[in-house]
Amino acid sequence: MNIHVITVLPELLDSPFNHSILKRAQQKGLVNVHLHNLRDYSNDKHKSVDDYAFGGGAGMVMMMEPIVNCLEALQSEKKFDEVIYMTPDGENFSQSLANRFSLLGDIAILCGHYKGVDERIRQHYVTKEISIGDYVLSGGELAAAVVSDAIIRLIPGVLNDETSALTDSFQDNLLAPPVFTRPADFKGMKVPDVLLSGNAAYIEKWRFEQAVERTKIRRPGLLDQ
Ligand code: 6GU
Repeated sequence: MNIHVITVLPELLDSPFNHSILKRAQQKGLVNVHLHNLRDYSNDKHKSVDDYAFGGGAGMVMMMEPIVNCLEALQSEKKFDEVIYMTPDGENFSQSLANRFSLLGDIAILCGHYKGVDERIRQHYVTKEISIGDYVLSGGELAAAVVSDAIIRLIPGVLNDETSALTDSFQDNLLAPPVFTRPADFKGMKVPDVLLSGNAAYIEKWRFEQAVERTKIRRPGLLDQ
């Protein structure tokens, strides 16, 4: 899979993609992440990427030209399956969207900044608009890192048995059950006996019941889906 991130702040994304699971996924060749600095696609001498909003008002708007130059340069080599625009007024990101995106070959993620992009980019170039929640970030970069992380760990071969995505929260519309590790007794705080029983069927049943209970209490809406 190829993920192309288009941003005015590529430095902000260096670190998230260069550690742990995302780093190993790239080393194994399962995903290639390409960061594109929007300024490199500006044609004017000041390398501008934004301009005042027509009609007035505070805040700058990301211009058509650098974004279109960038998308067209990238698309001339390979068509994208999705051009995703990161914006607080997009569709709420979810595990089911992550699952869907993880099956694609090539995606572009455009990070919004300032007051956002010229609406014509959204009308004519963007195929999906994504938000990561009902709060406002300074830019789309951290949200793009969140979305990319959720996608990349689902690509076949990225996770091994120990980190398997099958038992994640949300994967079956249930939150994950509680987990414990050694010691079995830490200063009188004890691990549930069932987990020490060695009875796999009993443990599996307990985990399922705990997941259902936890979901009922914390996220009842998930159980209706
Ligand atoms: Cl995708 N961008 C920004 N700027 N803020 C957000 C967001 C995205 N998702 C939630 N808040």
